[in-house]
Amino acid sequence: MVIFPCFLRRTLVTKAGRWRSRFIDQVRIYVKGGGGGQGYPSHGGVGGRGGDIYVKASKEATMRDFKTKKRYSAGTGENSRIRALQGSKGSDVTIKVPLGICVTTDEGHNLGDLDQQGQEALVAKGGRGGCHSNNWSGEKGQRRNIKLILKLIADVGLVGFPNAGKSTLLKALSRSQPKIADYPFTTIRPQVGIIGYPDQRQISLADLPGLIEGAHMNYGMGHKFLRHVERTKLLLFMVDVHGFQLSDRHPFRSALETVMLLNQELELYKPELTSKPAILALNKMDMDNAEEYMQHTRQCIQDRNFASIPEELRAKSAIAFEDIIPVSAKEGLGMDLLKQRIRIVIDDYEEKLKEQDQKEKAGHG
Ligand SMILES: Nc1nc2c(ncn2[C@@H]2O[C@H](COP(=O)(O)OP(=O)(O)OP(=O)(O)O)[C@@H](O)[C@H]2O)c(=O)[nH]1
Ligand SMILES: [Mg+2]
Repeated sequence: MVIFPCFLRRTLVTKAGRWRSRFIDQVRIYVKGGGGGQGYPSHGGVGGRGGDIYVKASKEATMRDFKTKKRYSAGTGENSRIRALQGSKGSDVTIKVPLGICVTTDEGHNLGDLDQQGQEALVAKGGRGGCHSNNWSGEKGQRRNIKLILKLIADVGLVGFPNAGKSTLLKALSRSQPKIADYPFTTIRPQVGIIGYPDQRQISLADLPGLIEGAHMNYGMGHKFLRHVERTKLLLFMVDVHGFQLSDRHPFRSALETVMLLNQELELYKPELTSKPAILALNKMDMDNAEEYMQHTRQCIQDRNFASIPEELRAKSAIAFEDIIPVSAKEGLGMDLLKQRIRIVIDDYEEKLKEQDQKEKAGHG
């Protein structure tokens, strides 16, 4: 049974140790604003402006829409005529993209973050119509390649090494049915589930592919998935309380080392991530000796005692966890407490954001 998926998975791994999945979370497209229409020098007529290109967030759009269509051009401005000296504007083009898209130029310059339905960004301006100052000939529209980068928007992001039980947790807390198996990299694309509360409050939780040492350098599934945690309000670390070993060729890492390594990967990818609110779930508490491992790991983290960890595995700034909660995602142990704590931290975070917002507004007013 396990042989087939292993074989399949191997075909997805490149020489550099990078995993490729069919999940499209970034596309590059070419956009060309419309050219301006010609002016009419003898009558002082001005050509119409070229059309503009916008990118707009829409719930109906998907990344697959860009599989075949990669070039977009807006309409040309109308030439000035004797009957209509002011040429009309060329038609605009609006490219619909899914919510959570970050639009950048090829050089990485940000053109807009489109998180809400209907939000839009201008990505290519049409050229000016022909007039006196440009010798009556219409100007070319702006043309360039842009990148559409999908960043998931979820309240909580699950971070952990492969096989820690992240997908099992998503399944336990929400109605999602993620794939679960006892080999690493079962999850190859992010998946979002909704945690429901009795008072109808909903919190979204993103299950991400497992990280490994060197993820920030694009090892394993790479950092393309790390960016999905950038916009979450809470990081939920999921660690097998017994530790982790990727394969016989890799070193065994204790739960404490695993926490530190995850901390280090986030730090190396983006230092700000380590100051986000975080909760640590120590999983697989239903198994032998779990209690002993859990007590030790929790004590070391609470005391910030990392002396037993080799220097090179230590993060510069150790995350201060809001909570350390022993759970068994498989058996459902500790789920209520975890759900409750997630909510408290998210509510606190949102409250703080609101206050900050109000202060800023008051400052401007
Ligand atoms: N005994 C025990 N096994 C668990 C528990 N949680 C998960 N597992 C098992 O651990 C294995 C991995 O679980 P997954 O949920 O697929 O782990 P994951 O972190 O999503 O793994 P990747 O997607 O590969 O990163 C499966 O065989 C699960 O049944 C637990 O609380 N107790
Ligand atoms: Mg998984």
